[in-house]
Amino acid sequence: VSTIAASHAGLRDPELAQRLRGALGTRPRRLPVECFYDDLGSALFEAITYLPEYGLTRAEWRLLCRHSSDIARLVPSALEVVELGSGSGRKTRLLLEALARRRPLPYRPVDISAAALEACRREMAGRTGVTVDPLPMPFLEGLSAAIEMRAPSSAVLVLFLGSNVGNLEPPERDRFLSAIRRRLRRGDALLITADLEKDASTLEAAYDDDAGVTAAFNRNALARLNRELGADFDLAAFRHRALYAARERRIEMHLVSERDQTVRIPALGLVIALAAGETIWTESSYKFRRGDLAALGRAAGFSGTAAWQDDEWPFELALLVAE
Ligand code: AVJ
Repeated sequence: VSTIAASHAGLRDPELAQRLRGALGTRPRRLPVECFYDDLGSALFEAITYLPEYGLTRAEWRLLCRHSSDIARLVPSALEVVELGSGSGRKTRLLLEALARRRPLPYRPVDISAAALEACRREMAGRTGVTVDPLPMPFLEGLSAAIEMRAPSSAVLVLFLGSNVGNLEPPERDRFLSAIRRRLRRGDALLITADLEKDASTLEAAYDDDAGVTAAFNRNALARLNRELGADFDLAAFRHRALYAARERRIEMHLVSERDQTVRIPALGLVIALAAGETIWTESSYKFRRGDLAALGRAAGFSGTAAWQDDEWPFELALLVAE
């Protein structure tokens, strides 16, 4: 997994620190999504994908299994793949194998987690025809770097999987898809997935599992502020909460302060007072309807070529082609 614009400086990256100050310093208090994904956070997310309640990853896996040969047929055979947010690469392997059946395939995973890129490289080791070239960078920088390396006669297929598009607020999401499109040529493609809406209790269980892994993933964001910015959050005084806002069609994840408390974050020059019951809103995960991905793609300059859904856990995979 991971994100749009952090760097190896971690939370001390000046641009991120500035956004953090704004997000935490005013109400409603929020955290930028980047805060989740240090190496530990990436490992905790990887654990989430094994939870019985978290159906997204298995749905995506089924869709990629079922349709990788359809996808291979729909994209040019001279191809380079750039993946934004490689994670462990487990699910991508399958698709890459289908694509590399025709010719050698350069694969450039982009991720700010060095650990995730290393896992990804190991996963691909020895795959015939796939050459892995990891880019430890934020998504758009990595995509630009990959585009500079492209062979002139090859098309680029960008992968943006994991329903990661759902973590972006709608205006940011539209800008991000347009930013991808601007870096591509006509005929390049974007393979993207999104979780579809389903009943609130199923969704809330997916983000508040019995084993408490998602709660640990959520708390790690604050633990990072303690580790990296010298903050003094008392993690035991925050409760994990996930709720589905049906009107906005998003899961909201919060950390609820269980008592009045004052927290110091020296590296941000910030002292914040949290009232009992006040929350830090750590994540939104938007849910979509069938066909939404093609519509989002069209608005960003792609045409929707094909879309597939999983029926067991409503989820959508779409192939968009740059116009
Ligand atoms: C990063 C989009 C895959 O929103 O479902 C999982 C992150 N947060 N559990 C999602 C997440 C809590 C996840 N994605």
